[in-house]
Amino acid sequence: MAASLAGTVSAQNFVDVKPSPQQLHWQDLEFGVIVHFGTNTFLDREWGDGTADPKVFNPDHVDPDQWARAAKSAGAHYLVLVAKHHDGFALWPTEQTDYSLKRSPWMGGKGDLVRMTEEAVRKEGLEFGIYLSPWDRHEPRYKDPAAYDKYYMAEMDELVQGYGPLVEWWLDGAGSGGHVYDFKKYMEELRTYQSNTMVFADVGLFDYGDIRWVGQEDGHIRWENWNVIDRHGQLRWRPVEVDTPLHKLQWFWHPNSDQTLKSVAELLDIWENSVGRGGQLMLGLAPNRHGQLPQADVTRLQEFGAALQARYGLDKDLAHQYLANNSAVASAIDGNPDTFWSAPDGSHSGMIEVDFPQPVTFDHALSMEWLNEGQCVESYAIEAWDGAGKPWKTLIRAQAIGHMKLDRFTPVTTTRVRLNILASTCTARIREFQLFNVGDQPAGAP
Ligand code: FUL
Repeated sequence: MAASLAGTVSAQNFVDVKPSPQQLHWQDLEFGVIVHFGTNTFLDREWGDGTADPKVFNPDHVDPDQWARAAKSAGAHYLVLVAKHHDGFALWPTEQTDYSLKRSPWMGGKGDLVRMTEEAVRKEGLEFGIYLSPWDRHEPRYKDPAAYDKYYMAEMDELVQGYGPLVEWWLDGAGSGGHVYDFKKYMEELRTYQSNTMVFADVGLFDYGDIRWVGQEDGHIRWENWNVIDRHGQLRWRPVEVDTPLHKLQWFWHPNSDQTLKSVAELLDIWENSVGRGGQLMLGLAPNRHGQLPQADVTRLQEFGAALQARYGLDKDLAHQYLANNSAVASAIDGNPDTFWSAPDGSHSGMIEVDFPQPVTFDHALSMEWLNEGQCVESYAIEAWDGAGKPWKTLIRAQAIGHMKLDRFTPVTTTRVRLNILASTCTARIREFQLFNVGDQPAGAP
């Protein structure tokens, strides 16, 4: 009973709040992309004011297959399409307004970019999500909150009923200052048709989200990352999403885009500080005026994916490489996040030790917690054996592990390593404990 009322009872305890199966699924995806494409692309704008003539939307080579392939090459597992940005221009032939690509020359006004993208994304084995901006600078009904609520919900109805299962619904809070939306109703409607969709909502829309915003767009989680947080006296499992564009400060394509492209080193730094801190990375991609990602972007995404594999691929995990199933803690080092090692039931600490047949050198550790029963670990250390009779050397000491925690420390050479769980509020369960010898940080990393 108490659990089913999570969010409404007053005597809640952080430890009792657990993720939904949908949240667990979403957290396992770890990395998605969000695609911005519309009239802004053709007008060199980031925020359209809603007055752009639909005729400016005239790409000659729209290629969502290319977007999806490029996203996949970087390691992304899903793609969110901005179906309507703040300018109000709809990328599908909605019945609710004529401010859409129906009035553009693209495909003689007969195109449906949401459909094309959905199909391309699913063909690549990725999941699909939608961003539908609440703030609408074109729609005249925006001035009348009740009328606009109806309008937004009617647009949403078309999208949630017409394009297959949606993994994420992006509710952007930007620009809406002061406008009152009936988000409660929006969510009831959404859940009626898409009960598994995770709703992203920034701080202003907090009550309604399944996922929270990290608070800025530079790609970093700065502090210990706890999944359960309190706002308005409610405790809920709200994992964090870290949105940041592939181009510095630009969600839409702009001329000379090569100059703003983030380097592989910057992207690695972003991944390490988002996914590597138990958050979700949402990387912004921007097709150009042809409707394609620039070749430099495609190459950069491939390089990024390859660099991630070169650093943290399973074949680079020393624990897995040397020990695999041959250990008392096999389920934490088998490279399979579906299996987990468990501390004794009811305990509040625990220890995973891996012993190598010969000395290994490493400078990163990656730990993953089994979150189904909640985020239990609240303090841990990674320690290396320093020779008989000497105390174990502490490589790092921190608090949260959560979905993933990547720790970097001065390289160490040893035959014995341990993840020492110093305190856990519930029984600690570890899906993976991996060790890597990454070497220098890539040149150019901030
Ligand atoms: C922000 C928007 O204002 C940006 O234009 C972009 O869509 C980003 C993903 O979210 O809040």
